[in-house]
Amino acid sequence: AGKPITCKAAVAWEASKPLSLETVEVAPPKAGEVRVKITWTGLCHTDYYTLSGNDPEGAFPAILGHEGAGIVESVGEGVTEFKEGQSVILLYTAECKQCKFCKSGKTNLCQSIRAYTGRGVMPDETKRFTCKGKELFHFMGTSTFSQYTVVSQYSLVAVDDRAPQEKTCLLGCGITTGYGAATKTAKVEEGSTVAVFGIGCVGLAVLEGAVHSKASRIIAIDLNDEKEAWAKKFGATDFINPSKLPKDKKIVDHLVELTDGGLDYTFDCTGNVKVMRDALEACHKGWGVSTIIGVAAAGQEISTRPFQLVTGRKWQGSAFGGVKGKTDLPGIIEKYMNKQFKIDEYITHHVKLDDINKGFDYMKSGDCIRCVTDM
Ligand code: NAD
Ligand code: DAO
Ligand code: ZN
Repeated sequence: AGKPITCKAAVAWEASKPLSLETVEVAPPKAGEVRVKITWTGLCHTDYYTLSGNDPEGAFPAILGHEGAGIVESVGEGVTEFKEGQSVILLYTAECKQCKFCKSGKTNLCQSIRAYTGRGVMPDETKRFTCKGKELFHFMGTSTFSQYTVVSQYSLVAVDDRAPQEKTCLLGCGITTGYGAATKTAKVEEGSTVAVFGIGCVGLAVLEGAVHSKASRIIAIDLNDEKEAWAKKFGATDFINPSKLPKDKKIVDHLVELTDGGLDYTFDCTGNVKVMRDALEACHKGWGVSTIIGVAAAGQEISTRPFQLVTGRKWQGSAFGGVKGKTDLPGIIEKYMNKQFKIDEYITHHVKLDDINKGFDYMKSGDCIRCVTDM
């Protein structure tokens, strides 16, 4: 505590180059900050998207990674919520409990440090990582691709230290996002019909949320036939591959016929703006609600005929599943510990930090749901 730590990290020196394994210096936490020993981190499409150079907020050189778990190493001045040795999950969607957004009761999008996390700096405008004499940018207020990181006290939640971090790291993004989108953003009701477009980690977690909400029919949709078995394992009642429908049959018409007028709830987990439109238009007239979770490529726009909304369909979005990290994650961990919530089932691949680039190759292959990195 109080001194810089020298450790290993995967550094993104520039866009569209593989991560580079380096020795970095991690400065001690300043006031309101916490230094965390990262034990496990998931790899998510957003890390890859930023690395590819397409993220308008992407700043280089940086330490990426946002789906992580670890142990508090030391705390900065004024930090009373955390102490050395505590098990934590990092929160790319912070929760300060004091800002207008946190206090509104209407959103999980805390804004107290958002301007800094978006620019890759700490709230005093400086950075805590140095490598080869150069300062490195932070990423999403988390930077989990380093054996040690420094974050704001708002970007962490303390959790039950009996919960295995190689699993709970995934609650830092994908699983929480899908589950929360179904249970908190859309608030799927008992007996309702649900369609989920895109059966990756996020889509599977929407399925899990729909099952917990006791939806009566849950239709999974993916272009990859291998996802049928995955979807059924997570509780889907039906699977449709739109590319296998007869030529004259559009997926929207097919879904509307199957469900007597359309679905009560649909979710886009693909990031494809055409799929987003289909998901909206497959909703039932008068009340169907479509939730966008997928992140579209920079510059993409959505469209539909306004009459779709005039006639009672609703279009909305969800970030981190509407989940407030500090308030809600401990309860999800408790469910997991009581075997009422899946995490292990999403993990298809493991890598060591040294092989993190291989992890991205796995992520891009069709058979990877989540790859976790042993730090
Ligand atoms: P993934 O790549 O593992 O899964 C996407 C799935 O969609 C794949 O199975 C793919 O075969 C399928 N797909 C692609 N195009 C399709 C199409 N036209 N029709 C049907 N299926 C199609 O990704 P993931 O990790 O599950 O993430 C899903 C999306 O959610 C991504 O866009 C990601 O960036 C986004 N995301 C959003 C948030 C948020 O807070 N809103 C958080 C995490 C991830
Ligand atoms: O602007 O307040 C804000 C928060 C933006 C975060 C949006 C999260 C959704 C997209 C990220 C995908 C996965 C990390
Ligand atoms: Zn806040």
